[in-house]
Amino acid sequence: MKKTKIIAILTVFTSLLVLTGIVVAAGVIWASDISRVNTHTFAPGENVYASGAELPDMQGDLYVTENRAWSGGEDINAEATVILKRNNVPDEDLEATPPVLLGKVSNDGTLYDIPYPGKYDVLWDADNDGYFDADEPIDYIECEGFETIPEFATIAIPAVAILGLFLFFNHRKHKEK
Ligand SMILES: [Ca+2]
Ligand SMILES: [Ca+2]
Ligand SMILES: [Ca+2]
Repeated sequence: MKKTKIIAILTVFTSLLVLTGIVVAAGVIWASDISRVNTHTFAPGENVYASGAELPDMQGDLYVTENRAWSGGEDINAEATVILKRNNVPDEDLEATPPVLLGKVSNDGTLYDIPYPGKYDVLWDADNDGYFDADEPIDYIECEGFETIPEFATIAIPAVAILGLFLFFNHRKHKEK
């Protein structure tokens, strides 16, 4: 009698542990550089990685989507704009150094290219059901997880052009005097 009681309690306890492990896909992920450093801004030509910590022992699809606000329960492929997807990424790969390569900032349009400029989210669909569940790790649920910026030339050329025009008219103004 006493023995069955102990066994019953142990069974309930073990089931609870297993259930929590399945239901709670806790842990965190973040867009990073190759050294796992949390990075927000990536320039053209740079590689974007996904790092994680305290993740459950699972193998989920890793997504980069256009930034949006998530509330949980979204069909990732139908309700978000998927930029790229890495299939069956195990937790230990996200926790390793170097972490998981997502893709390269580029407008070439090839596989695993992340366009610039843009704002994106990184999420790990731990249970592989195609839905973003509220307890699944994401960078970032409200604002963007990371952003890509225009290359230097696209900022520098207009700046140089404006400076050139300013100097030209300034020079002419002085000449007229
Ligand atoms: Ca977001
Ligand atoms: Ca899911
Ligand atoms: Ca981030």
